[in-house]
Amino acid sequence: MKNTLITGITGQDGSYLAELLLEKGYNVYGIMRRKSVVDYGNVEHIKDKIHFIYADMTDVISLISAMRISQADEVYNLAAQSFVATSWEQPIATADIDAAGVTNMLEAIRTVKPSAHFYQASTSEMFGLVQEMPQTEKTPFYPRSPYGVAKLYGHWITKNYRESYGLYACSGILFNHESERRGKEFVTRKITDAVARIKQGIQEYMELGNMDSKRDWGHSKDYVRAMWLMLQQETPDDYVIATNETRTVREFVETAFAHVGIQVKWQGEGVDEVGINAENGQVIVKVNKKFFRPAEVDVLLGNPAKAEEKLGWTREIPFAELVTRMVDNDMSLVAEEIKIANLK
Ligand code: NAP
Ligand code: F7E
Repeated sequence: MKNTLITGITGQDGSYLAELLLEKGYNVYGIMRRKSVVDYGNVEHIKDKIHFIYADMTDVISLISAMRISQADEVYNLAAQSFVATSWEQPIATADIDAAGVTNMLEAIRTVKPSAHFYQASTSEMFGLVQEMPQTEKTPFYPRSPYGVAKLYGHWITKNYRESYGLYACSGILFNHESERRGKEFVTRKITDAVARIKQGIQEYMELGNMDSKRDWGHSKDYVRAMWLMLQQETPDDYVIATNETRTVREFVETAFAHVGIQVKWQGEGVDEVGINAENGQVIVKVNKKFFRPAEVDVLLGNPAKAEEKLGWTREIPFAELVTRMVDNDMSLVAEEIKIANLK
């Protein structure tokens, strides 16, 4: 039985990866931060199958200890301050966790078990102001946020430890991936949650920022499979994981509303744009400047050809299904919330 250590196990990807590795028969260890209220996040439903270790990416001693306890054969470093907008508000914490935190994890591996295979959660945000379309493993980087800059350090230090010490260390350059477990501050979940509330009459409208921004959106369940595949190869390497399709935030809004039978009509431009329910004229989407970023990543489009060829990876959940799964899930959660509120 192989041992695995997952940092960020309570997050979106951590939970899907933990499920996958448990299915494959791994002994799963996960690091968890101490909080005032114990919270297993997205792994609440499988918490009894996981060995939790209290640790923090900014505390190398705790990571060394996590390696000693787990004796991990595979380490998946998914922990991060992952919300781009917050990285302007907390640039130092973002760098401590997302940049220096990677070195901490690599040093812990080097100290305790240098034979372990290591996965680093790199990101399409490193492409930022994109230098070519679509983006591949060879596209030059140009990050546009403190998050993107910190992740670029994590990416290069992973490559550097591979080249300096011969560690089996891979980076997955993953494009946006979402799910029913996505945090509600990210645009996709913010939209599907609001669609469910508006449809069920407990919210009037939603407020969004840049509607023209384009993203290459996949489902997290497909993407964690790619992480595992990367660590099963003979030699470590870096791979782009994406769908090779890109859509605007506006298109995501339209698709999500369409699934509950609401057609959106758009009026105005930029900060004056609104989305209207075509049937009754009600304003259901407003643009608010507050959600615009100091610097934007206008478009992302990834070419996963290398992963498809070398890892045999394929995306199984198409865009339309991603949206319907998220909307259906939020429709049920909101219905439950209404039921509980009415019972009180
Ligand atoms: P997420 O849901 O925000 O999960 C982040 C995880 O990191 C949580 O478990 C969080 O723990 C943990 N964490 C944060 N700070 C920590 C610290 N100082 N020490 C230990 N743990 C800490 O993120 P995700 O969407 O699953 O993404 C997983 C990874 O992939 C992240 O590194 C992200 O940057 C990267 N990535 C994500 C995407 C995407 O589209 N989802 C794309 C490319 C790359 P708490 O529960 O305690 O907060
Ligand atoms: O924004 C625009 C926003 O916050 C997507 C993280 O997982 O993927 C994620 O980063 C786009 C941006 O994700 C709102 O300006 C418009 O252009 O959902 P997001 P992100 O910034 O792309 C990458 C690959 C990661 O690595 C990150 O960890 O949507 N947008 N209106 C909005 N975004 C938000 N959050 N809220 C809005 O109201």
